[in-house]
Amino acid sequence: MKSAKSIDPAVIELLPKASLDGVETVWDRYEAQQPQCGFGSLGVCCRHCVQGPCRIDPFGNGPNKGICGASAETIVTRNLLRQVAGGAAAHVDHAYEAVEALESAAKGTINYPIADEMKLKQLAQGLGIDVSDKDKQELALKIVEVAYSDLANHENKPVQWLMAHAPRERIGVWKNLGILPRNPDREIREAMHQTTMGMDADPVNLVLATAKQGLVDGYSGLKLATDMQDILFGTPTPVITEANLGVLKEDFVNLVVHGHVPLLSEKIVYWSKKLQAEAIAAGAKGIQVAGICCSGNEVLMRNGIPLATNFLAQELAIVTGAVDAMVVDVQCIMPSLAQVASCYHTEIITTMPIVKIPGASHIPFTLENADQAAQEIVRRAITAYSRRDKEKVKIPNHKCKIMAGFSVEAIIGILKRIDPEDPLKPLVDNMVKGNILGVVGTVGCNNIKVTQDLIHVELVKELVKNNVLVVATGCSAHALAKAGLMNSEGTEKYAGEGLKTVLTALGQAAGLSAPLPPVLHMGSCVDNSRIGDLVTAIAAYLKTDSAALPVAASAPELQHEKALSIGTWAVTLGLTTHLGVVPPVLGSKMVTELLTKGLSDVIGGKFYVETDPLKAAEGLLEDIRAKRKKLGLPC
Ligand code: BF8
Ligand code: SF4
Repeated sequence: MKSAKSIDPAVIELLPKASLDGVETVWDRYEAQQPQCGFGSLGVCCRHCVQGPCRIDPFGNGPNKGICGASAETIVTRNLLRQVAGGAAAHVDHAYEAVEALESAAKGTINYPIADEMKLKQLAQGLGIDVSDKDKQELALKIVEVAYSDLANHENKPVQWLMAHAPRERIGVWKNLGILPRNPDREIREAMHQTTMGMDADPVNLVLATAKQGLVDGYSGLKLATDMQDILFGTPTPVITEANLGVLKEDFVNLVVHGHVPLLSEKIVYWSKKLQAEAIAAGAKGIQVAGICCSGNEVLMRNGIPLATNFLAQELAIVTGAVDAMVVDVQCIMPSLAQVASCYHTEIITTMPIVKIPGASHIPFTLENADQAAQEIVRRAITAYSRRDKEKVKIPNHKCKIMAGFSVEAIIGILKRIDPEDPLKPLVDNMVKGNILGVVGTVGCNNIKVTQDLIHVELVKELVKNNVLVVATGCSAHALAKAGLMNSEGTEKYAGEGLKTVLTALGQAAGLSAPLPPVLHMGSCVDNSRIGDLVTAIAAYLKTDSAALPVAASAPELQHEKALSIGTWAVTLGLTTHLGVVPPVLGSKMVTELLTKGLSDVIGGKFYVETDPLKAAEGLLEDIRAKRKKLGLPC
């Protein structure tokens, strides 16, 4: 059992209030689940047919095969493939909605902008589309055509979004391994088929299929979603705001957006500004929008909306008694929210046909009725404000200044002020000299099995102390924002000398009188594509394989299948990918060795599992130093 529930001071302050208010939280339910099933934890339980469940005895005394004869190796890898395919499915579905939105926006049938014409053009050019004589609507439709043709590809052609954007050397590696994905929907379907009863029993073949799902996720999920969203709503530029539950305001209507797809939350931000007068008429000083999980990251990156909190504290946002409405779209939404909200005046509003929660209100959101739905949601929040019980309000006085909005374009924009002709040069030069020892992308979730935010924060402090530039997304970014690692003071306090020098120069170039933060917030989980783009750009600049770069990835507190699929994609890019929570694979020694060692021989990257943050930092630093040594760079 872990020692503490969280390192977040707002969470520590609110947990006693939750129990006083009679609210059951995720921590209570975790305790009630103890001890968790050992077979499931090791990945050796199979329920893929109705003869099961079958389980393998990890100690070797009981059965070593399922009823059909499936071994521990087969069961573990089949389960892993299904989980990674589940993650990829979530991201591809997310991306698909964004493609549909761009199509309708271009046709003028919905009230959405096409905000970033420059990105539209760049993407079109990258996809081989002739951009001359086309207005932005025509170009958008051309791009949509490519995205749809990937999804309708009935041939063996690899995914075009991947071919246009992945590092060149990598494409060769993936081709040789036979894992270049074709139609993403077909690949996800095939993974489900491959793992049904009486199908693939070969663990190596199943691990390669898992790697293929990582590529589906990386290019037809993450990259496609980010590209569509940037075109629609604009590519992020640096913004300054605050993070943690202290951003809620006692005398404002507090409306929290939670989930992942910005199609709704962008409209909420817009209408909450428009309807301020109605909030004032209801006795509030205005409307405060704040974000949880990746919807929070999306509206932070593009609109400077403050972050309320990350995954594990979503219930505690309601326990403040100050959230008037929480509107959710898809993914990472605890079904318990409605139960928690029933102890307060908070209205939980679901919006999507595939996410309904008993006890929550449902306001259907479609692209066509977006403005109407958003107005109704904002008005529900205003109405709920008048029901707020002041006695029950306790907003923790914890928040931290943050700078976010670091898209690749924004980073290049800052670098251009140092070298307008060759913007990547100052970054790469500093990597070569060792002022920046390497780059680590920290991504992913909170996981109840570990102290909330602890691994993210301790790992990253150690990395930046050793001059590693950290880029972050998802709930990892939230954790680091709350801990003061996303502001200039964080650089003074935590960064090593070399890194501090670089960040100070970049801060000056950016027109700040202070350094850039030691951790650059690059966005939501789909925006891991931005980290991929940065790695791809550096690899291309150095004319080398991304696997050779002193770059690594980490999902310190992963919980979601999406985090597993993102991690798998990072491995396919050739990166050592740290996991701070043990995934359910230990039931097979052979598979564990394959994932953590053998894979690197064939694909360049591997998983690295270490639950101790300081040891994990040491391991990642060793990996970075080894790569530097191979490149002949000072360590
Ligand atoms: O997609 S980091 S807990 S919120 S899964 Fe979920 Fe994990 Fe948070 Fe964003 Ni990503
Ligand atoms: Fe058991 Fe095989 Fe059925 Fe899985 S597929 S439940 S191992 S019989």
